[in-house]
Amino acid sequence: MLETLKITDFAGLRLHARGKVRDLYSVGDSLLFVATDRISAFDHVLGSGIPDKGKILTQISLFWFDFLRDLLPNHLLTADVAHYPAELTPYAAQLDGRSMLVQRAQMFPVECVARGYLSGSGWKEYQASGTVCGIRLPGGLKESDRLPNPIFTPASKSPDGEHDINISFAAMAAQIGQADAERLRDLTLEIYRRAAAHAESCGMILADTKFEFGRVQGKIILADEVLTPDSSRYWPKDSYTSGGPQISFDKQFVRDYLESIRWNKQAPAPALPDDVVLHTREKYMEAFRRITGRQTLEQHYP
Ligand code: Q0N
Repeated sequence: MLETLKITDFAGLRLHARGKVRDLYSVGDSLLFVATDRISAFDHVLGSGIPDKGKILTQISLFWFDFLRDLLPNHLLTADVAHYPAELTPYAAQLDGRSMLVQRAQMFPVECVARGYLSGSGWKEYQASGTVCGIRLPGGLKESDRLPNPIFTPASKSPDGEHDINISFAAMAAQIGQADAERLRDLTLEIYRRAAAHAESCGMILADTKFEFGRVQGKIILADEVLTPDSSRYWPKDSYTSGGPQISFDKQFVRDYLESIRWNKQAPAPALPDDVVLHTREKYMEAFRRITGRQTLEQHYP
């Protein structure tokens, strides 16, 4: 069986934050962003990792940072381990391909979500109230329908790091100020439009996606991971039919397996059989190939 990196434990480095699947370390004035091979489903990190998942998602983020670079700056300093600070040299093999040295930013405390389709929490709110984040939508929409126009649906980070809470644009503006809120909304929708057009040309629907922005020396920059299958809903275009939930590009085998064993969705989350792991890895690779046009994870620095 192939190897996975499920946790990092870099002696001598200061852990800044650990997410469900990513580990963030403080390194001098910078941050080291490490994507592990952990995978979550139904809000739990599963017992098995997916070999190369962290590398695949990092390479997808790097592709999009480069794709978007004429629109706005981002937090990437370098993803080339040969250029990392000397204190990281002992961990170069673990970091290679799956990490980014990033600029420390003052993060906005809002998740900036763009939705082009009605799914997930958007579909739930629409069914209950006819709105998403307070935005009134036309009546009679079905689950997974394309929206007349992409919408900006901010969420505030819940303190426990669990579920984000959808908020109105007015609530966001009250939190961070009208001018910054408008700027983040406009950037989020413009990035979404450009990325969705690229995804479309690769046979995929970008249903929705989440960004995190920060500020460095007064300038707004794009941070976090961007437009990965973990931060976005990608659907295969050829099987799209609205009126129900869509097949997930990456996690469908995982979800089907977890449903088949009737897991009660309480911890501890189960491990996955080898065939589910390998099929899922192949789906992540397929997303990588479609988005980047590259065939392998071989070294690549834009
Ligand atoms: C930061 N998070 C939330 C890793 C991702 N460039 C930055 N500067 C300062 N802080 C952050 C970034 C970035 N990116 C972002 N936490 C700190 C997302 N985390 C959650 C844990 O895993």
